[in-house]
Amino acid sequence: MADMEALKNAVINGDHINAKDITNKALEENMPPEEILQKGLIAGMNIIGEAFKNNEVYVPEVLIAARAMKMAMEILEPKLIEAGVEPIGTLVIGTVKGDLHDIGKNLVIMMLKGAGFNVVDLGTDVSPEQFVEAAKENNAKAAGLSALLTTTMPMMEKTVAAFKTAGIDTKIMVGGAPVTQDYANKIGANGYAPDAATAVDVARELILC
Ligand code: B1M
Repeated sequence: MADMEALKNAVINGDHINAKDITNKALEENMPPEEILQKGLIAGMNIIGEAFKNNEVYVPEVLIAARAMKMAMEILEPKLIEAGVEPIGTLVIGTVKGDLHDIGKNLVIMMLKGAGFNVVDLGTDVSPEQFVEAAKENNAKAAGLSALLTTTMPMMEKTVAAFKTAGIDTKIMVGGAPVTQDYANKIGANGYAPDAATAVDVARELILC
């Protein structure tokens, strides 16, 4: 019988070959896709997320774990859709206008996807208008804004203001090396996360509460 503990460990170790094999085996044995997702893939990414938060693993380990998860998800996703498993909610996420740094944002996206969110990646250099438009188009419950430059942080405030002007109830999470909780409070963002694993907790709070 397909072993969910082994699948979890395959994700933790970034072993994409085993992750795909165990996922295929579990599906052949008619294990419900949601069980494979929750007990194997998400369980593994949760452990990596916590370890990353505690500085027990670093960016490369997170990237290879995310790759293993992504490859297993390619097999699982059509089955999840067939089974009608809904994502937790949709977020649009991007790096703010003027800023081209995307390594941190991409890690946040991987962790959010790993936790079961539907994530629309808007890329880098995203204007306030593009954020608002994408949130409307995708009926997003939350928007994630990343900035790595002190000179582009004010664009976060402009983006929060653009959402207010548009009058849509999208919760806004901000993050990036120079961003702080105080800054998030000051500009009226709904949440702040210092790292990718915390971003998952904050997104859950914003979307589910
Ligand atoms: Co740039 N850069 N860079 N850079 N760069 C920094 C940020 C800098 C601190 C370097 C330095 O001077 N020491 C400095 C900023 C100084 C400041 O603003 N005070 C800087 C500068 C000045 C610049 C340029 C202006 C340089 C120039 O051209 N003169 C230029 C700007 C270009 C632009 O954006 N318009 C520039 C360019 C670049 C590269 C293109 C060469 C490259 C980016 C490549 C890429 O991203 N595709 C680059 C890089 C790599 C860096 C450093 C070295 C590394 C950034 C990184 O990827 N960190 C950086 C110095 C440093 O940090 N040591 C630097 C790893 C990443 C995992 O961490 O992004 O913090 P981070 O993400 C974390 C958290 O912050 C959080 O979670 C992530 C994972 O835990 N997080 C979120 C991030 N986004 C989040 C969103 C959330 C929640 C959490 O919710 C939505």
